[in-house]
Amino acid sequence: MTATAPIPKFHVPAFLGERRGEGETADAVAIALKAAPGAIVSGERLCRSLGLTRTAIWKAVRQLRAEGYTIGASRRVGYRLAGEPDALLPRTIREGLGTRALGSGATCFRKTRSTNDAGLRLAELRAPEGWVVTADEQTGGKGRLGRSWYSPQGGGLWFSVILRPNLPVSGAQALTFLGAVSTAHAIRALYGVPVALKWPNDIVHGGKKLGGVLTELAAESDQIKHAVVGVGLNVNVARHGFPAAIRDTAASLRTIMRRNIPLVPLLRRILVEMDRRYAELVSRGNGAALVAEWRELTPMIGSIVRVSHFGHVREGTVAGVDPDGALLLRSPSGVVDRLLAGDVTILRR
Ligand code: BT5
Repeated sequence: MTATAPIPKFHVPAFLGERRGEGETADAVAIALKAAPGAIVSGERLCRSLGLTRTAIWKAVRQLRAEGYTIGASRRVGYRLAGEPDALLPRTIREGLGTRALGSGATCFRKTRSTNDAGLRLAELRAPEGWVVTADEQTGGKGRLGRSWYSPQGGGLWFSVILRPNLPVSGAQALTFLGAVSTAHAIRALYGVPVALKWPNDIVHGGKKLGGVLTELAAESDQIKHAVVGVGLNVNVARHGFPAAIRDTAASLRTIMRRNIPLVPLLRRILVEMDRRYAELVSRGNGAALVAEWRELTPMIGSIVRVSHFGHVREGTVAGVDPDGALLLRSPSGVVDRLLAGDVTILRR
């Protein structure tokens, strides 16, 4: 975010949840204080340079403090920024992000039912492409097929991105791969943790689930009208913080790295990774490059797996994934099936 790239204005229905970090005055004051790191900026100078009253400045400072900024204030001398929060706010997400589409704007909820639900709603209301929806907590986080996604307050990245790719509906799996591949690369680049991917939508480490991607879309005669790519990534959930039902199958960056990881830099890196790959996906018109990258990050090819889908169970060897991201499963009789959906258990590598 710079002075030349203001956050686009967009009406977000209030029932979706309480939002954080909005307001042009707070943005302007945050930028002005950041531009003078460690220095005291006089109230008078802020008023003059921003064209605001003392009261407006004071209100903005109060808002920024409530968002977690540490701002020293002395009535006569001025204001000094002493610390920025690791808080998911449109400002902290977008500032200097340098992306083309991803992060064109952001809506950051303290709490919402599901960022995918909110994203679908905002997409219908014509939110710009690349708009990001985050939540500190989801009260009804969703997995596939009506399953739930555990999303505790501050425990991870629970976010969705609105995209309007010129792709047929069969491009949906490529969008899921876009979320998974970008997240894996961001984690590898920032923390060197060798996370892997599991078909169709898992981000895994040491056989445990670190994250998942849920792509939902609206279509018009087989073309995607808009898509919402939702990523859930466990970051700071402690092992005993997971509900008993998933304690043995879930991991977080904290359980792997034994320390807390800041959320904002990780989200920003994921958005940057997504932005580059999304531009390529759209310009090529197919997900071949993403599928190739996904293949590099999966240990599944050649393993023996069981795939179940609505009570239908098959076993076989993973022969690969096709250009649409469908799983190619070779049965013991040698026939190769193309599977578009299902849950995979790895039986033998
Ligand atoms: C997924 O579904 O893995 C997709 C998860 C997508 C979540 C994001 S968060 C932001 C956006 N908004 C949403 O509402 N959703 C997206 P699936 O492959 O169906 O896996 C769901 C299963 O994973 C559950 O049935 C549990 O067994 C397990 N699970 C639930 N919460 C988990 C967690 N936090 N960590 C690991 N495993 C979890």
